[in-house]
Amino acid sequence: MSEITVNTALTIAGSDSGGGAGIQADLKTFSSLGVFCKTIIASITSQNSFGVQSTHDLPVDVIEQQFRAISEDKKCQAVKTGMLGNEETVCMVAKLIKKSRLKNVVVDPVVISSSGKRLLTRGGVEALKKHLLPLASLVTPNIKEAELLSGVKIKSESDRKKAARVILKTGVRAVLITGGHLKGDPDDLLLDSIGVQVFSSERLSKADMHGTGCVFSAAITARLAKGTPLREAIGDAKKYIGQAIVGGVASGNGTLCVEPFATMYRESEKQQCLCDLEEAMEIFTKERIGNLVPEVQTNIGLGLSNAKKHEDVLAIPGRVIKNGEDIFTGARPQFGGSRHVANIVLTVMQHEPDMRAVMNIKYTDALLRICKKLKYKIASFDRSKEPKKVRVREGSSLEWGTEKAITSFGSVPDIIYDLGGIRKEEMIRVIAEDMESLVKKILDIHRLYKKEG
Ligand code: PXL
Repeated sequence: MSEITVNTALTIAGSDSGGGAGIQADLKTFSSLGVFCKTIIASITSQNSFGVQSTHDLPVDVIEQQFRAISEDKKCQAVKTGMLGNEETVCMVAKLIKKSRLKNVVVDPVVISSSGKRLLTRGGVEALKKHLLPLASLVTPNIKEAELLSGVKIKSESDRKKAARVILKTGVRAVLITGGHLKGDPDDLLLDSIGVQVFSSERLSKADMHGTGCVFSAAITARLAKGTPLREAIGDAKKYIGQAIVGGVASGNGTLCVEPFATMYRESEKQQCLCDLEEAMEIFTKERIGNLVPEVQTNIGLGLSNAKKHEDVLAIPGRVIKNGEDIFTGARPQFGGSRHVANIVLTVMQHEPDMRAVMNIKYTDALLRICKKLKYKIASFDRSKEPKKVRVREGSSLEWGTEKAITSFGSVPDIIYDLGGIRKEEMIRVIAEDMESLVKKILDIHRLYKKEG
């Protein structure tokens, strides 16, 4: 039997029936970072995206039994605590961690849910300070939790440092007061025995997001389990939570959730897009569609779902070129491979996020007739109407033309053509929801063109 060793970490926290925070968020975060996640459920919450409705703390002996089962096995390399509920549970968890000498202990001092429900009793907060923090490598309060732990009202940066100093006196080795609830940029402040370090980032979402604190502290824990030093672990986790926020999802009708799998989903979608575009190129090469390629050559663009910038659009650097009926590419498709085609894809997607594939082919009256015969929805724009300020801004012409065609047509069509202009070749752009339907449209056009030509 082959054995694959794995880094393991434990989370002791509450279950979130809505799936966005607590144990569920920790499990996704550890897993997506390649760390095997063991779980001890301390409390069961009933909640959805509108808030926590009730909590049910588990008896401490049930927590002890889960802990015992886990500790009789291979030792975890890190442990995170989240929602613990009450004083008795905090004391039990502290006792168990102390006895088993677990290292890399990260405490997320969950006290109140973002919807305002109390998740740790007052006695629990005191027990956390007295018994759990002295065992911890790091505590990760947000501003409100830092106020509760320190008794310092935080109105300024110096208040935040003061609160961190008070919390450090509990015996915890490092304090990270997160800045997500601050007005400006969400900078996090770390204080340890070496001193202060600020971890900065820009604000990535204006909306409140459920699960942020859990996923951030879980990402730090996962890094520690892999042996990453604390400051580097925090820096990595900060990038990770940024991606989880950008990829946040509306899993319910209320508050959005961070998505710990966002990066994984994106990477696998990128791979799928690459396969789809390469397969399309193989088909076009075999079908010898060179007679559809204009003098300025052609390109194919495919946007990731949610594409917002050029780097989110796959295209072929240096274009697809023709030699008679044969077509060639000089490079493999690349994200950000063509600003030109990306401008069209991004403009289309602003109107219709599900229309993500575009290819330009040459314009002839015969080809336009074929598109009509195929019952494609056809729109156009007139380059002579292009405002001067658009013309002088490099690369903005196609954005303008695409926008113009879509708005005058009233929706995203299958075809956008223009009759060219000074030193601008006339062109047809074929638009589709994905690569498969783009290939079908192009091949249908090509078959009729060959027959009629
Ligand atoms: O986000 C803090 C948190 C942690 N754990 C559980 C929660 C919440 C917030 O609602 O429900 C189980």
